[in-house]
Amino acid sequence: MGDYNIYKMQKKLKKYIDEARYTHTLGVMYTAASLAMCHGADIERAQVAGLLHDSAKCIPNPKKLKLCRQNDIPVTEAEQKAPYLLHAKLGAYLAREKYHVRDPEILSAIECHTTGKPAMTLLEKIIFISDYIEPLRTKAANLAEIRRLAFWDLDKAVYTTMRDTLRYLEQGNASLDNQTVVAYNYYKEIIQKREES
Ligand code: DGI
Ligand code: FE
Ligand code: FE
Repeated sequence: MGDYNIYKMQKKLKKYIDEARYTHTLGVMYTAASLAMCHGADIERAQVAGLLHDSAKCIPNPKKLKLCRQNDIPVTEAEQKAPYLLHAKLGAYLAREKYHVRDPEILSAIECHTTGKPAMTLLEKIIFISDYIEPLRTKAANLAEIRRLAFWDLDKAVYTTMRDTLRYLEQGNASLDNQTVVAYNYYKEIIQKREES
């Protein structure tokens, strides 16, 4: 048996997020487990990170900002303008404080799941991609291609997801978090260098 009681975590989580978010969460958990099988990551860690990644999603925005202030969680300018971004950092906070997750790999995968970041670990990439491709996602461009890439070329899946997310954000007037841009440039360079050689 593993270190975590996933069933118990599910029952608790269900009380704090709405039904649609919970269903999405289960999709991310199972997708992350499948990608862990495919790429040789720890399956249980992938499940726990997938399960808890959006645990802070349904906290009202003013309360998100308040929780950050109370717990010395730094808020970037983009997060101030778009507080929903904080559900990633606060999700890691809740995982640690309310679900007793101490594994820094799981916590960081939750923390960077919305923006991504440069040089992600395998687990971080798996959660970032699972969130984008889980079966209930339908709206994103190139979903079929990214779903295939996820099981075949994870870095290219990460790059393509970041590229499409930035394109989508640039259509609106979203304030870009610096980490989103830095992460994209990092993976863009990886893919470009690879395709040159
Ligand atoms: O929480 P989910 O809806 O499951 O997914 P998510 O945590 O990846 O959040 C998705 C949204 O976050 C998506 O519409 C893109 C947006 N996002 C990602 N990076 C940035 C961003 N929004 C803003 N304003 N700025 C960013 O840098
Ligand atoms: Fe999220
Ligand atoms: Fe999500």
